[in-house]
Amino acid sequence: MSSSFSHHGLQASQYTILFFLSICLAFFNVEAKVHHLKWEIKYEFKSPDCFKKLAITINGLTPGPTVTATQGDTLVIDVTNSLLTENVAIHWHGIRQIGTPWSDGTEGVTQCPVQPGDTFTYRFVVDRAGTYMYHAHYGMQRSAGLNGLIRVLVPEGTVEPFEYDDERHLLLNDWWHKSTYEQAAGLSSPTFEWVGEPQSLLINGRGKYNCSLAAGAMDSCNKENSECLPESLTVVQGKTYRFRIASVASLSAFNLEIEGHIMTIVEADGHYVEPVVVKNLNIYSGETYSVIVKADQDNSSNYWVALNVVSRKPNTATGTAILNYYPNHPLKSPPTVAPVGALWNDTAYRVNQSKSIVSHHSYIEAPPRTTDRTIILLNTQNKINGHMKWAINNVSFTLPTTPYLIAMKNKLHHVFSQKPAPETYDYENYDIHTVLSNPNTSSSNSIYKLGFSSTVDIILQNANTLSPNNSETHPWHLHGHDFWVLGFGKNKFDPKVDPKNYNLVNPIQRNTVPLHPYGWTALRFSANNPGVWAFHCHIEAHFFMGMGVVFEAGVEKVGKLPKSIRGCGESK
Ligand SMILES: *[C@@H]1O[C@H](CO)[C@@H](O)[C@H](O)[C@H]1NC(C)=O
Ligand SMILES: *[C@@H]1O[C@H](CO)[C@@H](O)[C@H](O)[C@H]1NC(C)=O
Ligand SMILES: *[C@@H]1O[C@H](CO)[C@@H](O)[C@H](O)[C@H]1NC(C)=O
Ligand SMILES: *[C@@H]1O[C@H](CO)[C@@H](O)[C@H](O)[C@H]1NC(C)=O
Ligand SMILES: *[C@@H]1O[C@H](CO)[C@@H](O)[C@H](O)[C@H]1NC(C)=O
Ligand SMILES: *[C@@H]1O[C@H](CO)[C@@H](O)[C@H](O)[C@H]1NC(C)=O
Ligand SMILES: *[C@@H]1O[C@H](CO)[C@@H](O)[C@H](O)[C@H]1NC(C)=O
Ligand SMILES: [Cu+2]
Repeated sequence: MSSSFSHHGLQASQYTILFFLSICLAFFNVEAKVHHLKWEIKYEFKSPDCFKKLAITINGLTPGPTVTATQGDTLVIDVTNSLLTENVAIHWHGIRQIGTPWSDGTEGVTQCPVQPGDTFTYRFVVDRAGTYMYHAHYGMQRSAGLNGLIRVLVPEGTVEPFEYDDERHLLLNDWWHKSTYEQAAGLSSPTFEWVGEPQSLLINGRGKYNCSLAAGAMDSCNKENSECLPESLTVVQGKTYRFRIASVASLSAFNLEIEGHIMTIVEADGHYVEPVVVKNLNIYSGETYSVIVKADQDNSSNYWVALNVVSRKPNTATGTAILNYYPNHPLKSPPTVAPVGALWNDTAYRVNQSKSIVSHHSYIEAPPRTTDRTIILLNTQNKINGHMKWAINNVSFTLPTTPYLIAMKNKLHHVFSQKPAPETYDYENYDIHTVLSNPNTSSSNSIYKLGFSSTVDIILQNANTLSPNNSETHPWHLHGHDFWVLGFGKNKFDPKVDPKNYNLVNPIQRNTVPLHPYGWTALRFSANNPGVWAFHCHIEAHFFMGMGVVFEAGVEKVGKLPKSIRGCGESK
């Protein structure tokens, strides 16, 4: 730069001014930005799959707007609750909230719900580049449509370990025609009405329900509604695309396939992956991925993007979007039948793909070699007074009326159980392959208190449900931290043998991981983020039925709590 100046015969003083100006500009370029967003949350009639129902919208949209920021930026989001008769809370899924645990958006854990008419401000730093999501975290509200994608970009000039010409997004969801109230009431009733398989699968908020099946509700279903035109993603032959993918599903595990194209997995939950080439991607609720796709096929037609349910016996049509090769019409139907993806019950295939996701060799942050504490969490289906529940080590989780963060910071010891949550189960005698002879369990809001900055291993242990020969997939999500995924195993975890086979070399770090049927998943994390954090199954109905735990670490190090998180329980 200075050499080009010299040709223009500038005076020394002018150099000085230009020098300082360029320093200022350079500084300006890297200076973190503050993004102010104003969101109004309200119910509107929407027809994302051609069937009209009430959906929760953000500024009129479901899914909500994609949030884009650069690593280090601050997001300030004013959320106004215009739901009239319903509370709300929004969780920023994958953002660790270092120093701002009160902005995690977990109702009952980190804040009181935002009441109708109120405005709550979430303020936090997005400290790591990657693909994340946001969604409601109150009751079963997520399934009403309050969700969206968060893109955190690398600082300008930072090279990522892959190249692409442009980006496309795939926000994946499953969708029911019953309201979340009907779903929640069914789950809580003594006769137990399960939510059932979704009516449709949505890609970027668009799906297609077969209106002929909407008997009795035909006037609510209109296949010509423009809201349910398929999502179309345009590509140009020869170009390479980064697809940012997130699943906000309430229930389903998905298999995603782009007809005729292979995908290279390069990012998982904000961490770079040693590239894995796949024909299709298994993605569980709460997970995000980036995959690289080359538009290298014949450009005379369009191709299907196909979303299929796996791990549960599917009873939902394949969700489709169109991969549109320029210059074909964006909505021109591909001439083929959409791919059906992997066999829904091929557990070995999915476990293998889970195991293949490891850290990119240039970005390895090795885990501590040893742990300070091992907590084994047995996942079971149970009953309380005849009501169907899920339990962890025979405790079905309930939220206290005073959020933990407020209770612990203010030493309100009486507002939740002070009994430590159970560290393990009777693993020597427990048979994970049979139906419990006594399904009874009890509920509690007890928690795990972790030593600040200690290393904690979590073993998720799966088991049979209350149906013979059935074990389900549970995607577990940790708030406030990423964990290292040390291993996946079949059958019962053996604390003497299995740790010897942990991957301590290049495990991926992430915030959500599947627990596969009749298997175990081993995780390690450092409890180094002061606060109170939920760790739970990301299946909406399962968490609602008690499938979760809470960790506290270093709560005394948390700064002064904002008043705005109060207003419920004993925190008034
Ligand atoms: C829609 O459902 C009707 C009634 O079951 C069936 O006859 C028809 O084939 C279905 N259409 C599609 C596109 O699946
Ligand atoms: C379509 O493909 C043909 C054959 O590969 C190529 O010559 C042409 O440039 C492509 N058109 C576009 C718009 O990509
Ligand atoms: C998987 O499900 C199909 C039917 O959807 C069935 O035919 C097959 O036997 C099942 N395979 C296994 C291993 O259970
Ligand atoms: C398991 O995954 C690896 C990729 O890590 C792949 O090469 C291999 O073919 C897979 N095996 C099976 C049985 O799916
Ligand atoms: C389980 O709980 C029910 C009450 O909800 C009770 O009637 C039953 O006896 C209990 N079963 C066992 C084995 O304790
Ligand atoms: C779980 O707890 C219930 C009571 O809360 C008890 O009846 C049952 O035996 C326990 N089950 C196991 C497997 O320990
Ligand atoms: C469960 O599986 C076992 C063996 O794996 C088999 O003997 C039994 O018949 C199965 N039971 C049911 C209800 O399918
Ligand atoms: Cu679950």
